[in-house]
Amino acid sequence: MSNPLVGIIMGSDSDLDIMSAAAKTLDEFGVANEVRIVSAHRTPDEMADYAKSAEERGIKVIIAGAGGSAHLPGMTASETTLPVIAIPIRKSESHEAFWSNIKMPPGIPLATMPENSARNGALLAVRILALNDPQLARKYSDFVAKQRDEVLDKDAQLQSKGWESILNG
Ligand code: RP5
Repeated sequence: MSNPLVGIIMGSDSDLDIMSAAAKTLDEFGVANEVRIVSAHRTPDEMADYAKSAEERGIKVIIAGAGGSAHLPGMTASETTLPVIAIPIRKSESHEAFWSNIKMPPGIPLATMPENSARNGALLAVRILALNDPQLARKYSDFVAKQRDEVLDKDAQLQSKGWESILNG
């Protein structure tokens, strides 16, 4: 995509099933984004180059997802002053990526989402970009209003037809 505003990076193609939700969400809002595999451990030089050059390429926010020891989001935050949103990827019963992402030292902020929450990470990126983009801010307000209406409709259905109507579709 040309002139991406959001960089979506992940440690492995095996993270794409989770991280694709970030790209889909940004596409919904018409936010230009790029999707890259950038591994902190297997391609450390490329990771540093990506983070260091992101701002001059016009990227405003980076969403970084990784599993396992999950050093990618934190190391990316160390190599850029752009806001970095971490998506800890959970593939097993343990929570090591989450714990790794939230244990950043003072001075290096990292906005860590709940495990596998690539959609919320993208929504946070939209909120950041909307600060300087009135059209995007309107789209986000419309999105909030639509969510509200959907809940109110469900509640009205529940009250008029009973909870069974919701459970049975
Ligand atoms: C991490 O190691 C990646 O983010 C991925 O979640 C995990 C395993 O990678 P693969 O062995 O599936 O490539 O760096």
